[in-house]
Amino acid sequence: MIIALAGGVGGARLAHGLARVLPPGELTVVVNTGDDFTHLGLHISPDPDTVLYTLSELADQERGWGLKDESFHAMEALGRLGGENWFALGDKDLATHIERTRRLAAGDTLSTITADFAARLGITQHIVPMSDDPIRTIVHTDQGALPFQDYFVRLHCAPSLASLEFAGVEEATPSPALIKLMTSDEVTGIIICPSNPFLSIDPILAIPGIRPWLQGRKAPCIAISPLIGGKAVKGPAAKIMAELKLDTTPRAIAQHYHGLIDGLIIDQADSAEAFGECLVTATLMRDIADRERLAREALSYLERLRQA
Ligand code: FO1
Repeated sequence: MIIALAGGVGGARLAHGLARVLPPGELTVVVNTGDDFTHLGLHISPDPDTVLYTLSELADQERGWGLKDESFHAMEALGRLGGENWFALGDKDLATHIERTRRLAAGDTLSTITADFAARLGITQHIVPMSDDPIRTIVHTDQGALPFQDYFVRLHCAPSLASLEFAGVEEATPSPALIKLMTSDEVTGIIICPSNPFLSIDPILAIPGIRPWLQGRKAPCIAISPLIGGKAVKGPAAKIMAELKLDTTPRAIAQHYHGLIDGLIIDQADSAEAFGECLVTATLMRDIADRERLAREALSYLERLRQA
């Protein structure tokens, strides 16, 4: 079993490559739920949905989130009535949030619902929320403390980030499937996807028990830098690193995961910055072939580290 830790778009794309090159059932994608929130009375799980839609090949490729061939009539109608429409829920996407919210209210867990949705969308790998407990990312900025989606979508990440808080994390436990994997001999490698290390991966690492597990694990663990030539492919990783007074280099990413990883994959644009245990390759995932190639390279890197 290979475990991939993932957030939204970048993580989902590599997870898709891994899902396609690994035999069915041999990948577990552990997904950030720190971006979850209740909006218009609905439970929205953006990162699990991005992974579900990407692995089922229903995702909109340009936006990176939501469904392809989507319309936004409900949001337009909501706007006409003076309702909140800054967070764009597509007409088809709404079905996911309605059904998830109904099932949560009926007592199902996020894990069960996510697994059911994955099966119904024809996904043959495991998709597991990091926790079934509520963990909410709060962004402390020069404009005060902001709930994650207010910072990310409503304010387009414009406020300067000072620190992050993962509210509820101290009382949270990893999801049942993750707890099982943390003591399983069947795990042969762990991959930290090229997701935002601060916004998408840190909430997973903050759950009690996760860091000690990664520090003590037998299987090799690698990360893939989300930076290409000192810039993020999508999203605010580079901006946040500058605000946190960090260099936007692979070394800063490796430092961030210090003690947790055995190797780092970095992009060829950053080859001058290669150091220590690094694999240099093309990390931009433009199409499915790129996703599969990077997935294969990550898996053979893990295999090399396993035999070292
Ligand atoms: N991102 C946006 O930039 N604007 C949106 O209106 C938006 C709506 C949205 C609806 C459902 C969903 O699952 C995701 C959505 N996202 C939107 C993406 C999401 O806010 C972020 O990409 C993640 O939370 C960060 O990984």
